[in-house]
Amino acid sequence: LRLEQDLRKAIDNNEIQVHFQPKLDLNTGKITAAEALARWHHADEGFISPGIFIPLAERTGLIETLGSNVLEQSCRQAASWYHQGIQIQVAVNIAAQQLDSGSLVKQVDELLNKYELPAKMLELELTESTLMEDAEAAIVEMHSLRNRGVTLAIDDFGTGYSSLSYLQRFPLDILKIDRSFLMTDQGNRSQGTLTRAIIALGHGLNMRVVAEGVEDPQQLTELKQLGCDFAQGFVISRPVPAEEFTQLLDKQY
Ligand code: G
Ligand code: G
Ligand code: MN
Ligand code: NA
Repeated sequence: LRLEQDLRKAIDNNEIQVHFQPKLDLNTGKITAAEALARWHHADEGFISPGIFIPLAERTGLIETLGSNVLEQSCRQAASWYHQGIQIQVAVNIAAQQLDSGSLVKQVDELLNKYELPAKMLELELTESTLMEDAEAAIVEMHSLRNRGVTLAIDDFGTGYSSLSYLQRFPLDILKIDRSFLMTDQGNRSQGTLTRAIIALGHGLNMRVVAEGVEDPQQLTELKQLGCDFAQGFVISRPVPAEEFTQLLDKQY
């Protein structure tokens, strides 16, 4: 209960920070996008993992406020980059309750307006389980967002269960292969078979495919050979504050 109260205060006091993890375009070798990830540094407890406070926020209803806060910080940063001539598409994780709230589209409209951010610079990541919770309602919201030019991704693909017929009906631009598919199986790479199949599935449905959790250079080479479009993971960079992200770009260009 104390942690819940602290989280509420942290949100109100803008103590939830957003870090950015680069996504590498495997065709050009350039960083073209970033995933926004919430970070909480608790005054007494130190760093608290989003693996703890995101589920807490979901259980207590705080996720709507937290989610709006993260969405706003992300749009502000994306716009700041964009108006400096740095085109980084920023991807924000959206929880089921945000998609259900009925106000996500309005919120997105207001933020794009407020920060003069073109819709194409914003991507929303929706997990398989979020989409399957109320698939028909999700499809309606997704069409509204996509009509505005927002990019939509299915996150953690392969871990939940979305029926393949739904996968075809969701208006999606990007498929993110869950990182569990990239892990090496006792040193051998039999998981490569699944990765290859998921890439083919994504491309067959006109999606671009992102591999996440890429930790070594060998995996990067293999993913490129398999025709995967983007890679994200510690081998490129951990999630970092915006200023540090900008420095990663400076090194690159
Ligand atoms: O950032 P990783 O560093 O540890 O994140 C752990 C989990 O928390 C991931 O599943 C990630 O998608 C989720 N997460 C991180 N930030 C956010 C956020 O702003 N909103 C939602 N809904 N999930 C987030
Ligand atoms: O569930 P989602 O994909 O949104 O969560 C992203 C999570 O993956 C974050 O917790 C982020 O810190 C973590 N992550 C990013 N890159 C890597 C990686 O290369 N290896 C591992 N183990 N985790 C990663
Ligand atoms: Mn994600
Ligand atoms: Na993911």
